[in-house]
Amino acid sequence: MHELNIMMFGPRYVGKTSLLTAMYYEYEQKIAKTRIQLKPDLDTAYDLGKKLAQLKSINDEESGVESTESIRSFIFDLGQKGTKPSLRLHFWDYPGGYVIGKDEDERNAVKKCLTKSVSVVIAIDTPALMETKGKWHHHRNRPLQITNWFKEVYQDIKSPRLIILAPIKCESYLQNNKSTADLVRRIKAEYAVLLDLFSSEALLKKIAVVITPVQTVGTVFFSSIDVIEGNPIFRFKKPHPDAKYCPKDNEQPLKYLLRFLLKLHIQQQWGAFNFMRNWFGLDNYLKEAVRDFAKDCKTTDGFEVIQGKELLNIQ
Ligand SMILES: Nc1nc2c(ncn2[C@@H]2O[C@H](COP(=O)(O)OP(=O)(O)OP(=O)(O)O)[C@@H](O)[C@H]2O)c(=O)[nH]1
Ligand SMILES: [Mg+2]
Repeated sequence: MHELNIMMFGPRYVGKTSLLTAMYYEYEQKIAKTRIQLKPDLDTAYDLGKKLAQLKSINDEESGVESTESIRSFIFDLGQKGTKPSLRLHFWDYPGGYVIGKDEDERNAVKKCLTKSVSVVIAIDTPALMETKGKWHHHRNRPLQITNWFKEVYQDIKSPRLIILAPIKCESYLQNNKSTADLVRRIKAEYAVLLDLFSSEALLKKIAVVITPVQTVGTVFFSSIDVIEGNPIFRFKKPHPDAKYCPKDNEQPLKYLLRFLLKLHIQQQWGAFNFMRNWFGLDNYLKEAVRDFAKDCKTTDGFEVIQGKELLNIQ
């Protein structure tokens, strides 16, 4: 079976594992209705099921999802419903500390994964970006360190990549057109150096960049920040105590990913992805099913393709 790697990227607490969990939940809800099947392996289903229970009972950062302690891959097999899966998606999840720490082994692990991943999901803690004029943004989201990683690893990439900027915990910022536009503006301003790198001459044609604001919980709104020993603790509240877990748009990153893969296949000019030709070629039915599923990627309400439309265009 062919395998593709996708990396969850970002420092500690930003919400990488929660996003993966919510993605899994929404796959189940939405993909189940389509002609394709995305099947987690047993370990993945067990672990994400456990995380899902934690995510459902979130109140603030001191409750909720456990910190990730070591590198983990979550495996999803993709195929036509009722037949043997033909593509394996490995989502790699890391303790955020690896990305900003100095430990040589941990850094090498991150580097290896960034190098081999066809897509990188950069999780962004949105309250840190937006509240108190972004006072905690650098502390929490480490945009400079993130940029340095890509400077180092993307120097001589040969094959196309999809970068997904995924602002998380953004229920409070998607309330109306104005607040949504503000969020997108802030992302572009605060990640300007990273976006400049991606749009540099050497990388522009190889990298697609999209913003996909996801609501990992859907019913928990930012309320205040307490600072304890120099570290911020973000507090959230529910509009009413029994507000239900209702994640929104978490399937969108996957839609973009499948769209990107399908386009690579249609273009058929990238040596490293030759196997995709066989995969989709042999299985026309699957290609059509993926096309169906991936065609309604959102491009409004905070969703935006910043560059690389031609790497995503399957019309
Ligand atoms: N309010 C709110 N809190 C969230 C949401 N998603 C995640 N959280 C909380 O944010 C905290 C960090 O989330 P994680 O998913 O563990 O973050 P991480 O990036 O995997 O962190 P590390 O594993 O330590 O690198 C957890 O306590 C979650 O409960 C959300 O949508 N809304
Ligand atoms: Mg984690």
